[in-house]
Amino acid sequence: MGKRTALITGITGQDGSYLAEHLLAQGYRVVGMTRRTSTEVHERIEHLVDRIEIVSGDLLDQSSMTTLIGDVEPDEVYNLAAQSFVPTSWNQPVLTGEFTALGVTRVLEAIRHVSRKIRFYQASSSEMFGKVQETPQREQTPFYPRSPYGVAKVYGHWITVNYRESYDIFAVSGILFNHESERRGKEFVTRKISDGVARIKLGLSNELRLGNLDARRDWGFAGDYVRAMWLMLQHDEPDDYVIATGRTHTVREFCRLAFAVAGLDYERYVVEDARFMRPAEVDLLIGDASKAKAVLGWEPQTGFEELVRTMVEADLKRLRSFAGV
Ligand code: NDP
Ligand code: GDR
Repeated sequence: MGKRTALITGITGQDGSYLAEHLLAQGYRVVGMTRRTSTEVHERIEHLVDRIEIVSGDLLDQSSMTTLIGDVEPDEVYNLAAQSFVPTSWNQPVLTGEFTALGVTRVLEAIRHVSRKIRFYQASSSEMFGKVQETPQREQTPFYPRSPYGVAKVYGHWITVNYRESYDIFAVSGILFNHESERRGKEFVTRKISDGVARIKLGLSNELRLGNLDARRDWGFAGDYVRAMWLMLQHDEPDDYVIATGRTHTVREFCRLAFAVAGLDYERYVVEDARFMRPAEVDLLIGDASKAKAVLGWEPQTGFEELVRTMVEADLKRLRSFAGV
């Protein structure tokens, strides 16, 4: 078999960068779609630019998606692009729907017109479970999204299932629980904490303002999760899978551990701030990934404590070299 081609939308994001690394290691030709901006700073994929191709396109624009998929001729498309920050989805609900919901249909329509042999991965989310109807959450658990983002992801999930059933396209939806890394955007709580700890430790800040400390999440490592995306597209049959660690922790526990990595007591620095509370919260997420283990042989390899330590140490190192301390 010749070299396979993968197209990644959202390649500049956290997952896009890890997925590109994984696919390059598997011998793929990797093509990443980016949207046009006035500056060309793609921090997370700077180390890969000599080994991947970058093409221009936008999830909002049907013709750019169809032309691009026709030109690139991918064997696999990973649709990771989205407006992915939950609080922004209350401020920009319509735009979130355009990107995160209808954007999926645009990619699927492009595949339908160009070639139904292209395999498609949709980045679905545990936010679809929202106000959970069952614990732990698995593939059959009913959805009850709690934000415009979650609602948009439910649409993206079902349109993926629908194109699989309507047009016999190999389309899968990975229901991924929160996954983090040192490349996580700084607005998400884990990276906000690891960055905050490093700032406090280096004397650049003296407090960390957060929202709900009692929310519980099932946090894994992004590098482990992109492997699951790839495995889903290598299987004989298209299907949907929950990807999670099966362990849950509060934001408070994340804080305690992260501050302890730097030898600090979180209670002295963390301030609860109403500005970071959400109009409707997802209180508890914990996933059951036993189907992915049984069918795909997937299991997470990085534990929670290791994840927290790695993130804090990476931010300490980055800020030390930046601040020259
Ligand atoms: P990021 O927010 O880090 O990355 C999002 C990517 O989407 C960026 O590359 C961004 O490009 C791109 N993008 C946004 N809008 C458009 C658009 N209109 N056209 C083209 N590209 C666009 O997200 P993650 O890497 O963390 O997540 C990847 C996907 O997985 C997302 O769909 C997210 O919703 C989903 N997900 C993530 C989970 C997680 O825990 N990380 C869990 C479950 C699902 P730009 O650089 O230009 O902004
Ligand atoms: P989430 O991630 O909404 O689960 O979505 P985030 O890290 O933003 O929030 C997790 C939990 O932490 C609580 N929290 C705070 N969150 C942020 N961002 N900032 C704070 O100061 C803060 N304080 C407490 C939140 O209330 C929440 O309960 C992520 C995204 O990557 C989605 O795209 C993805 O689909 C889901 O994970 C699975």
